[in-house]
Amino acid sequence: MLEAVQQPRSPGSGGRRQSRQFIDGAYGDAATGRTFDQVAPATGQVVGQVQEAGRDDVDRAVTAARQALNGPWGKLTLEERCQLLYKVADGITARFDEFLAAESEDTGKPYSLARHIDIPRGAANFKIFADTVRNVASKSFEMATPDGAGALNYAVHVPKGVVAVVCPWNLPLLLMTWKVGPALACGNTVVVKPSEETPATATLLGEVMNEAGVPPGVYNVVHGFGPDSAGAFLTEHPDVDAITFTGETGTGEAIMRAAATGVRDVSFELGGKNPGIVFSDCDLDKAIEGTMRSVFANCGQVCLGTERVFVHRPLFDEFVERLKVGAEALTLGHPTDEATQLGPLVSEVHRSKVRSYYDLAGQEGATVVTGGGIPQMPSDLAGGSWIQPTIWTGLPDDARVVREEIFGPCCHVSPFDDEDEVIARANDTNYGLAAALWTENVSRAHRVARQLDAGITWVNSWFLRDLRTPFGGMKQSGIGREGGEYSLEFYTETKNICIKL
Ligand code: NAD
Ligand code: 6OD
Repeated sequence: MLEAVQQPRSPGSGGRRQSRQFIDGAYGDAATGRTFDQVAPATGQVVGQVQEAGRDDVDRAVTAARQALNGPWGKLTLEERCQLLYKVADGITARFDEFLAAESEDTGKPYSLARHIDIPRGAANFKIFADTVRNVASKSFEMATPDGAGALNYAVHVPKGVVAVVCPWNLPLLLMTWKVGPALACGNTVVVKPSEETPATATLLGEVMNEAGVPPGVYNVVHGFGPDSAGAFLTEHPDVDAITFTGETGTGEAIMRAAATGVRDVSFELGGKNPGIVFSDCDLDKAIEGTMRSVFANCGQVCLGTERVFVHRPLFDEFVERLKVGAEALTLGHPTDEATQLGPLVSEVHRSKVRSYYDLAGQEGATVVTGGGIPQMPSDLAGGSWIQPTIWTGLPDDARVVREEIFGPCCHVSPFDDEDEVIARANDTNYGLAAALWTENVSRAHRVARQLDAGITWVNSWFLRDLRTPFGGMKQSGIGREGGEYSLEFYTETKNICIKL
């Protein structure tokens, strides 16, 4: 049965959330007849059921996206499209509390975080990209011709077509809309595959699209897993024109292989093992506050987070001591409690992975400054995937804990002696996503920032985002840049039109 509203907690469902496919403007069950459980990471309780899409469901979604592109959506003017996207932004804001509750339940992230970051950015991603695309200027070139009359060349941007958007679980609404916003603003239609861990906000967004009057088929959602499931079926689908993906580097490799068939374009935001560099000429209070956020925000599940901290030797002992005090003061608790600063990891599976690194750190000879285990939680949270914030010192740069992305609330801190040394050590990684520098010396900030292998380097800040700026990773942290007008390079084809005068 198809419905315009997904009825998140229908009476017959025992109060559980139902995450259904959203295809061609209507919610429906998957043709597979298969569902899987949605588990709240804070409690370990099953809080909903998710429909698992098969090839037929994905095919229906791609077909709906194609028809909308060739039909009502493709016929709208840029101005009409942007007006609809403003309404989508307003719709998210109007239903702020529902998005907040759904996002927090799925991820375990504290309300105090999602209220200020995830949900507002979900709305802003539609508004800002509508503004960007409305204001893009077209380049033109006049040329001489033998008859002396000349010719005029000008570039126009046209939509790429049907875009597959494959999403991770760490910032579900923020990262999904960061792709869907520019894709739609540029005139494409989308099929979204949210992470199997966090289906709720992408599903809820379907209702907002309908309320805003976005034509059916422009925004579609299919649920499921990666290999042999919705993720693979979508990225392998021959009628998908381009694939934008955020997630692990290994998954990016698999998607790139799928994209090779049909030579489809990809945009990838992948993993990181980001350095934070603290010089002795920093403002220590700022450096501690910023490093605390960059290590522990969202329980360390931020691709831009710092997992390798390098501290100028004269400051090392004091810095480690103050970071320890900060980590031990973090308030763990129910995500809905506004005083909570640290939620659980996203799942039991992810906690096992992070714990394996906690164990490995011991085997590799780390000194555990703080943490390293599972915290004691009150009985209502005891079934959740909680883990202690953890700091290590004493490992060599080639230890696996220092080289591999962990994606948990943990970091290794090591001393350095001079600038050239720390730049070389910071760059000694396959990743190149982000870096944070802490120094009050402006010349040093410029000098070091230019030499770091990082798509974004923050100086005396972290996660300060201006959506007009280029965003993406170097090396194995990604392919391409999105953000502001950079997004047009992926979400549009640039065509040249040459007019003989
Ligand atoms: P993941 O790669 O496991 O999964 C991401 C998505 O890909 C999910 O929807 C999953 O179902 C799907 N998927 C998995 N295998 C697939 C396949 N073979 N074909 C098609 N789809 C497939 O990543 P995750 O665990 O959800 O997220 C954590 C990772 O994401 C970390 O590595 C983190 O660094 C990275 N990340 C990067 C950025 C960035 O901006 N660079 C942002 C957020 C997260
Ligand atoms: O702020 C953004 O636009 C962005 N892409 C953030 C990525 C965070 C990764 O976890």
